[in-house]
Amino acid sequence: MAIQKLFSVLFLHLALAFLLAELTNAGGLQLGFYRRACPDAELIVHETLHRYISRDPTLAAPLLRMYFHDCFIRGCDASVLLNTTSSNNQTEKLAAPNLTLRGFDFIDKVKSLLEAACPAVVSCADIVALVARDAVVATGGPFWRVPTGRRDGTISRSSEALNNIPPPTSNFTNLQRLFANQGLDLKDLVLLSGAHTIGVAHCSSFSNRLYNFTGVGDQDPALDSEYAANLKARKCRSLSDNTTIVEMDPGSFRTFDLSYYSLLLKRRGLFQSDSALTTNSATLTFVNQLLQGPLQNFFGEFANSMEKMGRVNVKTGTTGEIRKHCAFVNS
Ligand code: HEM
Ligand SMILES: *[C@@H]1O[C@H](CO)[C@@H](O)[C@H](O)[C@H]1NC(C)=O
Ligand SMILES: *[C@@H]1O[C@H](CO)[C@@H](O)[C@H](O)[C@H]1NC(C)=O
Ligand SMILES: *[C@@H]1O[C@H](CO)[C@@H](O)[C@H](O)[C@H]1NC(C)=O
Ligand SMILES: *[C@@H]1O[C@H](CO)[C@@H](O)[C@H](O)[C@H]1NC(C)=O
Ligand SMILES: *[C@@H]1O[C@H](CO)[C@@H](O)[C@H](O)[C@H]1NC(C)=O
Ligand SMILES: CC(=O)N[C@H]1CO[C@H](CO)[C@@H](O)[C@@H]1O
Repeated sequence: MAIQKLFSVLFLHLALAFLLAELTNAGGLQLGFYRRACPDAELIVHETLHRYISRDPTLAAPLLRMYFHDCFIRGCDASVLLNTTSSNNQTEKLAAPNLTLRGFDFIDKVKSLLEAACPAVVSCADIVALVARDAVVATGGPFWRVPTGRRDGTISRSSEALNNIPPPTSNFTNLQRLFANQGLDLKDLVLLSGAHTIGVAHCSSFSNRLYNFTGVGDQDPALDSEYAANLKARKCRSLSDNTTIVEMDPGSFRTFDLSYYSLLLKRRGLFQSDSALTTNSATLTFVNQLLQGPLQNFFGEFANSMEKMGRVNVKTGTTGEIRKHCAFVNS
């Protein structure tokens, strides 16, 4: 009898353990993957980010964007961080969308601190994912627990960046297709585009809308004309300006909030890809729902989509490697 009871208790424990493992397992990833091998890993990422961001608050946005670019090419495997070398002569960084990515030095710094604390344990891909979450928190956005256990890839090709990262001139069809290629749906598209609530863009990313939209010296009719006039007068004074930067969510470009979606409805989304979200009835409805709901609702949904993007094609277990230096594959 006693033995039987012991067994059933044991069984219950086992069942619970399995259930827990199942709940925390996100496509081969786990919450707290480094708990034993590098208990301070997440703390080190967090503290380093805060140290850097207090000196340069504008760093949060490119670090969030880096995660997007990483996950959209070969899955979240830190391929975006690889430098061009003699054996890898055209990496993603060399592709046009790279031009404006920033924060590689920061990632290298975090990696060197992690290598000092626990050599060859924490992947660059997980650093990118944790940094993106902490960048969102640092700008007033939601916190969520990031499943970890990603491993680093060894391949990075500039041509793949061009084929997978949507250009700012994307229409709705293109956006839907490129997100679907990653297993992301229209809700994810709307939510993740909400990242444009922070950060800046170069005039060259959207000035076609201001100057020569259809090749006859015209403006994009989908862009609010008052806003366009303002941008031309004060910011992007010519079609060839590729150095001036513009806040994507003017007034609160360092704060993670809902105002990006309000701008979309005012026809003040900066890119054609932003404005495209209002050209489809499903995404437009969702934009309105987000604006009508509480901020916490957007926060929760954004966090879910970020986690979902973070699982795209991840390498886990024994595939890939743990890079020693994030800019180079191990030799
Ligand atoms: C939906 C398709 C998307 C397109 C077409 C797009 C395009 C762009 C472009 C062209 C820029 C400006 C680059 C520059 O001129 O300096 C930019 C900036 C940015 N993007 Fe996106 N993006 C998209 C989705 C995302 C996603 C999913 C995220 C993250 C979850 C993201 C995060 C950011 C951030 C934070 C910035 C500001 C970067 C900075 O301040 O340096 N974007 N995006
Ligand atoms: C990687 O390349 C970038 C330029 O593309 C350079 O600024 C950086 O210093 C390089 N990183 C390393 C570790 O060599
Ligand atoms: C890169 O290397 C390949 C072969 O390894 C070569 O065909 C190609 O021309 C090289 N590209 C550049 C830009 O050096
Ligand atoms: C969207 O853009 C693609 C490629 O630029 C183009 O082939 C397609 O016709 C466009 N679709 C719509 C509905 O405008
Ligand atoms: C506008 O586009 C047309 C067609 O591509 C081109 O011929 C013209 O030179 C452009 N105008 C300017 C100011 O760049
Ligand atoms: C920016 O424009 C200048 C002059 O128009 C050009 O020489 C330069 O290559 C451009 N830079 C980039 C990154 O496109
Ligand atoms: C940081 C980086 O590697 N930038 C490269 C982006 O791509 C252009 C060419 O398209 C290179 O000239 C830059 O060095």
